[in-house]
Amino acid sequence: MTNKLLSFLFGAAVSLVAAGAASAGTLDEVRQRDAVLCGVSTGLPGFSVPDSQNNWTGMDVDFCRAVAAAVLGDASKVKFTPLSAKERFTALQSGDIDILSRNTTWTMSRDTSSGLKFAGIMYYDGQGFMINKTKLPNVKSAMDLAGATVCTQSGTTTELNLADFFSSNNMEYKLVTYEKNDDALAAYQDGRCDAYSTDQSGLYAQRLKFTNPDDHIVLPEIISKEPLGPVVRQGDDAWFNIVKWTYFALVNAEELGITSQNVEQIKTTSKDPQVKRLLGVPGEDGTSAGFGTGIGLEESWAENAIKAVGNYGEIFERNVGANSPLKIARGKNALWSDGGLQYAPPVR
Ligand SMILES: N[C@@H](CCC(=O)N[C@@H](CS)C(=O)NCC(=O)O)C(=O)O
Repeated sequence: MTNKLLSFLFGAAVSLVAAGAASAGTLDEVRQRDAVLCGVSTGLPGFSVPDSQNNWTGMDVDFCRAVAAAVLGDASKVKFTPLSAKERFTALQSGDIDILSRNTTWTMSRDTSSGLKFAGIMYYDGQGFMINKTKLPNVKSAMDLAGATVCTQSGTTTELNLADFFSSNNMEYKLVTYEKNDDALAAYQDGRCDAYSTDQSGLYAQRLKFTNPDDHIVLPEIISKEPLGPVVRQGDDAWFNIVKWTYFALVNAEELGITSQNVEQIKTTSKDPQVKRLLGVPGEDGTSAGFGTGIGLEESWAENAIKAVGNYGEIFERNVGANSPLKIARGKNALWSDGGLQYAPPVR
């Protein structure tokens, strides 16, 4: 055998092994491992935060639990990996996690040239500024920040938007970035920067960590669009569909009035065809609705997710809503039918 032929055969074998590994797919890996690997923040109240026993709570956490319930029938089968802004995309690209559910903004480059894909918008947000009103009593607007030192975390859309905002308003500023969020917050609290900037939800969340939260005000301007949502790798449509439709199931459940409390009862009593399709109720003739099997799951996929974490509205209220410490109004995150932007295509 010639050397050329040998190296060709070796190359072909390597590609076959690589193709085999890729075709196993995330769903199979999740099933074999019996756990979903979910990348979250290192600690952002309302979105993903661990307690002293390492129990994670938050909207982003609940979303991964919903996927685990839909896929494995058990919302507790999730392993959370805390990731800084800089680490998050490499962790997903390298296969260390199955889903990134970490207040991550859907942008074109992240969704295309980074080998990643966004599965939905869990939270419509926008970037804002926070200042300490006891230190800067005259700052009432972002337009008063000319010449200010602004702190934020590196590897975020935040730092890019700051450059756009200050240059388009012909204002000077000094940017100070930190890889660790806690370092950025400490710099702001120590007065090493005049303002701290991030997604507005993040500002409300971080403020809860301060000794005197009321000293810190969120300025009125929103300087960007920050659609935050779960991300998966490109090239695995089956897994992408599961993550995307889990999100849609939670939104549709709210629209149809299905909650964690009533899902079991509604499943047996509802005559509404939309409810029956979402919950996989068999037809009169015993035929299955087939939407769960259509994405490679049990017919009870959506029921399991809703039972575990509630519908979209329940997730929002419990973690960031009016009765949570963050007290965020539904605003743009209300259902489309209530004037908001949360909208899911039908199960049909
Ligand atoms: N949504 C923006 C910002 C996301 C971000 O990382 N924000 C910081 C500040 S709120 C954060 O969540 N830090 C938490 C951490 O690093 O664990 C993005 O996707 O780039």
